[in-house]
Amino acid sequence: MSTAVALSSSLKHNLALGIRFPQNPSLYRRNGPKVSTFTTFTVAMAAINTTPVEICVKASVTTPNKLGDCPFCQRVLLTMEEKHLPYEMKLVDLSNKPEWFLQISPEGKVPVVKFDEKWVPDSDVIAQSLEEKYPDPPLVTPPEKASVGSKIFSTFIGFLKSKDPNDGTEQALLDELSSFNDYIKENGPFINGEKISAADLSLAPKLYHIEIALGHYKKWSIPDTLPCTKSYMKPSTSKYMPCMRACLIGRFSHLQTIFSMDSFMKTRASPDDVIAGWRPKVMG
Ligand SMILES: N[C@@H](CCC(=O)N[C@@H](CS)C(=O)NCC(=O)O)C(=O)O
Repeated sequence: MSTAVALSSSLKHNLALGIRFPQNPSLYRRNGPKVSTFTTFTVAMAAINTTPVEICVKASVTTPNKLGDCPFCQRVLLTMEEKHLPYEMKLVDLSNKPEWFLQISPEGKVPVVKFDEKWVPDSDVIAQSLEEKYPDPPLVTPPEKASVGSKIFSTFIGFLKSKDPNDGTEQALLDELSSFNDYIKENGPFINGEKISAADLSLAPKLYHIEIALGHYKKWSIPDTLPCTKSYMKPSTSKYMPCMRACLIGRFSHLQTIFSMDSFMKTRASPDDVIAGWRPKVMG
């Protein structure tokens, strides 16, 4: 049996175990006709000899065998999708962590990713390692732009937990979202301009949580006075074209938003999981 066939059958076996392939198979079409069958696809994968990257992620608490609501996990999954890397997810029940998981993640946190037989925690470290190991396509955000929007998530948590409407936590979040709005207006549509980069893949899953959790627990949504922040988070540009045009001067209006990308939709948690995930913080 040739190496390619052996690898192919092993990949097919692994597919049944939950290996995910990136949405865009263009990478595998480079030297041949459009791949239309599952078998051809797996053989093509075997030919480039890419072993799926193993990743432990949070399991859904509402639906069996589904991805759960961890924005750090989604960031890493998005990075692998955008880099066209096959990966194998291991779903972890964080309310009842199995012993095998605690062995590889002593802090009990997800995501953890296996690189060269070693399990690596922390989405910052993992994203950096993915960039180093798989530099094509590059997703690097220039250092001077890497912290854009980085305070939004912590101010969101402050507001979500707050029980006093006058404690300034809502304003603190609005200030961060407003700075982000101004930045995108000047520099968008993405953090590094016309191309998506690592900073977007980190921020977008958090904005998704913000939208769902604040909508549910506080009946709050991003105000219309922040049209670029709203546009950045829209599920498609076409429906919101007037806003995109006003915000981005029309020249970027052909672009997808992050929330509308196949990779984002494939890796996002269900709204019910996001709501369930934040409940202890709100009740606490
Ligand atoms: N700084 C870490 C944060 C990871 C994190 O906090 N993950 C949460 C899930 S979203 C977790 O595993 N929590 C452990 C638990 O809930 O027991 C990263 O960027 O990966």
